[in-house]
Amino acid sequence: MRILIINPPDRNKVIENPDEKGEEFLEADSFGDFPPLGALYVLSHLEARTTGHQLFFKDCVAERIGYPELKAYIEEIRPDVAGITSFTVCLMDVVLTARLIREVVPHVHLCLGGHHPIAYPKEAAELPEFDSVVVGEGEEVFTQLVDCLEKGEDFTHIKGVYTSETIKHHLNNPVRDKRFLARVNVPAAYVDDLESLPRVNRKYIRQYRYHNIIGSTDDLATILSSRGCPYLCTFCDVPIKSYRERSPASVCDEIEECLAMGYKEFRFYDDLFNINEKKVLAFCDELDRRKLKITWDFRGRVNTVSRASLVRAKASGLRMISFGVETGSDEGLKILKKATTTEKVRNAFMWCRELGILTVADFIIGQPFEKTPADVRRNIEFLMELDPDYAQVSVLKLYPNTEMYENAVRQGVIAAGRWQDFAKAPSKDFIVDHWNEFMDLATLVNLQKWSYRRFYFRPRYILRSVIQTGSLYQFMSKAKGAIKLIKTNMRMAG
Ligand code: B12
Ligand code: SF4
Repeated sequence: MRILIINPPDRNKVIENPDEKGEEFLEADSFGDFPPLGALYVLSHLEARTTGHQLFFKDCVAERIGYPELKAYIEEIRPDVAGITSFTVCLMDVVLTARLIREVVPHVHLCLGGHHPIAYPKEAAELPEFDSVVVGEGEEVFTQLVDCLEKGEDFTHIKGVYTSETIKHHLNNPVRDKRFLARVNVPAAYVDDLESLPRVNRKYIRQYRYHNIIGSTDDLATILSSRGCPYLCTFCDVPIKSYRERSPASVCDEIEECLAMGYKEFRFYDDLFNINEKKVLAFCDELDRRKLKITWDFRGRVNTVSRASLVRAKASGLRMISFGVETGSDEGLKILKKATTTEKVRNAFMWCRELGILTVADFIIGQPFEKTPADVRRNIEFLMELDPDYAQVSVLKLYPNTEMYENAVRQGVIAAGRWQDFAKAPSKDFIVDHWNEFMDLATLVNLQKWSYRRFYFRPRYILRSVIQTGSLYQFMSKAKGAIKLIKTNMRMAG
């Protein structure tokens, strides 16, 4: 069979901030492109465990293509099965992509996978565009689904694979699987042993140059050494709570494979790379044992780093850590259930600075405990004190599946059910909710811009950036970001 896995165009993503479409906007998307690794894992499993199929992978976001180009591509490859990966905020494009494929190839089997059906199993299964949905980790079950489709057999016995009919059995009898966030209340597909999975085959994405404003090259490989995160931060909807690790040997095998393909830079996209020191040290040992000289970075927590482990990691090529700091007071951290303190945050940033490890600090403004612009500014002063190499300041978004969202509904800050309505009938006009009890969104966005200017426009910061810039690519990336900020600033001043 001809099987396509596709990341749809991102032309109709819902608006998360009011000036998101404006030139002034500087947010997560401006920071770069990353491969849809989960979808690639699904295809790679199918490739490794089956024979005789023709497989296709299309990342419309990386290719920056829209619907006319996509239509031409579908007419060319005419898939029998198409698996579409999804984010909830991109649901409009997911549905449009499904309709387009169906229009060109009416007999196609359309399967919806990815983050959206994990967040909204029922609503996803009821979307009329799809023949099946996969709730959870798709590698093993998508391969089983394809197998059933090929043989013309029923597939509804596969755990985590649903149709609009079969999901009904579970709706009156919801399950609570502690490995997932509470809202995943139908049996979901889950990979017990990450080591049992075939490695992602990057030959399907090698033609794309994924890059990032804070990277050191324009040819970056993302990689996962673990899945899941056991912490319970109130604003976060990372769907899988159980933590599973891969062995350092298997991670380093993958790194060697990537090096052979010419990748130069590695970003660990684990939800939580540094769950403990032991894990980080074991990885460094394996890198050193194999004499692998690579540049790598990860997303981590401050409470599990120690100075000693940072010294070790730096010696093994660690370039940068992105820390989710979120806010600048112990009281705020406690409310967010971050399980850390400002002292630990300070230490982590101080050690990184001493050791020459670059840092990214992620902050979220517009929290329920920030009641006035002065409160936000006070939190941003903590960012200034940390003085990281990069800062990302987002306005809090109320994603369902989170304790923060439940609180907002309970306290009447937002109406219940808006996301469910969107998930049933996605529309371009949907706007993500924020905590606007004390400050409206326009005020929060102005504070966000103020925060960026406050951080990036310091002469000392600019000088340090110029001195630190290690490559032409890095220089151009930083310059592009700076020009965008300067333009924003001029417009704000004018
Ligand atoms: C890396 C990452 C990114 C990267 C890359 C995303 C990507 N293309 O994969 C970047 C930085 C681009 C990104 C951006 C965003 N992200 Co993000 N991201 C993640 C993160 C941390 C890890 C994703 C990952 O690789 N997981 C590991 C892999 C193995 O799992 P997976 O992706 O879920 O894939 C498995 C299943 O979903 C399924 N599956 C996936 N695709 C398919 C396809 C088929 C056909 C099948 C059958 C199965 C299947 O099988 C896979 C293998 O087991 C997750 C958190 C998390 N733990 O999931 C958030 C997460 C996915 N992101 C999220 C969000 C909200 C966003 C943004 C909207 C944030 C923003 N405000 O800009 C943007 C949207 C991007 C866009 N297109 O506009 C939410 C999604 C919630 C939702 N319901 O949609 C998550 C869950 C958490 C969070 N709150 O940040 N993100
Ligand atoms: S914010 Fe980070 S540490 Fe907290 S639950 Fe989410 S992934 Fe885990």
